Amino acid sequence: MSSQLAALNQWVEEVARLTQPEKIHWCDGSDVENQLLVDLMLSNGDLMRLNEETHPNCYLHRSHPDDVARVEHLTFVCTSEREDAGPNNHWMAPAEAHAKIDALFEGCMRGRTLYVVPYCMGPIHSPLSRCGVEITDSPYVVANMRVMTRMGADALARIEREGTFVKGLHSIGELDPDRRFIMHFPEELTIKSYGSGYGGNALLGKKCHALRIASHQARSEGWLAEHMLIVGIQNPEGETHYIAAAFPSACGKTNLAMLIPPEAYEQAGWKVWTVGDDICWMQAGEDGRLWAINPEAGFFGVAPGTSSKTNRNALDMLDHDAIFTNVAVTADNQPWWEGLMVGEPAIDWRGRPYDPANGPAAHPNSRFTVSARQCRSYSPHTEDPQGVPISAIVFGGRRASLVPLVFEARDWNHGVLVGAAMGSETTAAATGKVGIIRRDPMAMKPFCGYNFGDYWAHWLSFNREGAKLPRIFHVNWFRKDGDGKFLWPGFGDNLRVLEWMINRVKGDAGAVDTPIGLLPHHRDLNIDGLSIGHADVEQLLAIDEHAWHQEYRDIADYLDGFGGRTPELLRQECARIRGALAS
Ligand code: OXD
Ligand code: MN
Repeated sequence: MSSQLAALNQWVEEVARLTQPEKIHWCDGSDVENQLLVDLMLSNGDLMRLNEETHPNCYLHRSHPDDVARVEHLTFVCTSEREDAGPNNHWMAPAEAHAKIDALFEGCMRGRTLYVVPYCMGPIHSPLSRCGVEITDSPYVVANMRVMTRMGADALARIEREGTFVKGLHSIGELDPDRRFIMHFPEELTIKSYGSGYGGNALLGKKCHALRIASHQARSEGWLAEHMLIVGIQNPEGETHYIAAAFPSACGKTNLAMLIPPEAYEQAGWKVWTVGDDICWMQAGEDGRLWAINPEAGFFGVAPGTSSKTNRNALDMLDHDAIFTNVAVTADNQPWWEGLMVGEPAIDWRGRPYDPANGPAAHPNSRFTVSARQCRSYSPHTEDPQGVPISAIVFGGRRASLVPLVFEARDWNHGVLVGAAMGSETTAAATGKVGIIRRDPMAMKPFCGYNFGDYWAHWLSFNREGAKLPRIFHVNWFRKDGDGKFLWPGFGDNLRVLEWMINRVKGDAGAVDTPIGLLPHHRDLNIDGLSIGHADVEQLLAIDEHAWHQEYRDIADYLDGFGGRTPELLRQECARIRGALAS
């Protein structure tokens, strides 16, 4: 046995001594293995089979009602120095954190099977990919990891070849919210998660590895691990521009990644290619451009609001081989959620006969898990080992007022400030109050594995000799008029905004210079065929300098919260804009 696999074996043995499982199973990722797990879960009630005629190989999982979202207040970054985790993270000293969580793990797998899940984040032969091993006692986690990552024998072979891998230890424990922690030890490339079976807390390849641990690792190795979708936009001339976009959880990343062009665009020859919907790892290539891979292999998307109108590509990939979590079902056992627009719920997400008095039929954070290969718009270049070249980076949030539909940053440093200053209304993807505006820099507030001040400095460091950096934009699809109605139709029509961006990248479109950035001329946004008029466009692009002045005062205070770690360049950029707004 190679020394690397010996190290892995030793860790598995140590964990087994601590957790006392009845059996140990090394996952190979095969179909046979998956079928055995599915059969097991069907027999123990972890899964229910959905309508086999309309949804072959689709299953429903109902989680514990207290375990339906990420738990940011129980999520810790445990660096040896508190300052390295920063005010953006909950921190615990590593020794204390290990002691606390190991006490919970003690004997927790008695009577259960311990699954060893080797996985690769990213195409198996890409130099940008990274491997990990998750140990878990949840067959539901194994089944999801198989869809969301390259899991099994190939990953194990890469680990054996390469040496390093991220260690993730997970147990559902008792699913008791009072005995729940998600701990990260970036300096040890280790994750420990106890007491939750929910996606972001339990599928350790996703948020824990591909964002929190990877962002920390990326800083020391000179790359970026970001909470971004990646989409390829092919114009009628046949050129494809890849765009990476960071929006907070449940703000439309999946919809933008799978966008269906408006009819006139489709007829003109526009095409959209999905590379990823949640996570993007980027690195400067030899040509100076940033090249990106999607470390995931599947989608763990929010179900409510997904319909043939909002995201036909998503709906079409969900009628076979998918796992649904916390959705409702119809009388004939098809999955159902609010916004689906067809069918009616009979049983709600908790398994009760549907009664509107109990709230929504599907949990607002109910999810689907499905292989990316089932998506019609899936880009074949997703598998390219070198990744895809990024032409534009887009930041965005959910803001009912103030923030215009789109603007462009003046340059990279300004763009980093625009990302750092992102604010958005909170959603159901995490526990806590929904609809409160909070700062969510680069949509990484819940996911950055180190001090935001250092993170912004790392972003700024990409602006160096020879770099051919993407342009940076900011969008807000969610601006409302005085009556609370959305001003912009969104969804497929967002392509109209992306078209302006691509024209900017190519040098084919002008812009209006304002203190907050460069905005399109009204005539540069194609609104042909939309039911909105020029007055709406005017509102969508309006800038209230007085309100922006206040916003920038808040932004400056926010940056100050990171003290000496906030890069001076960012403060200067902020002061420059405040000055321009004041005059
Ligand atoms: C997710 C999230 O699950 O951001 O992607 O919460
Ligand atoms: Mn996400």
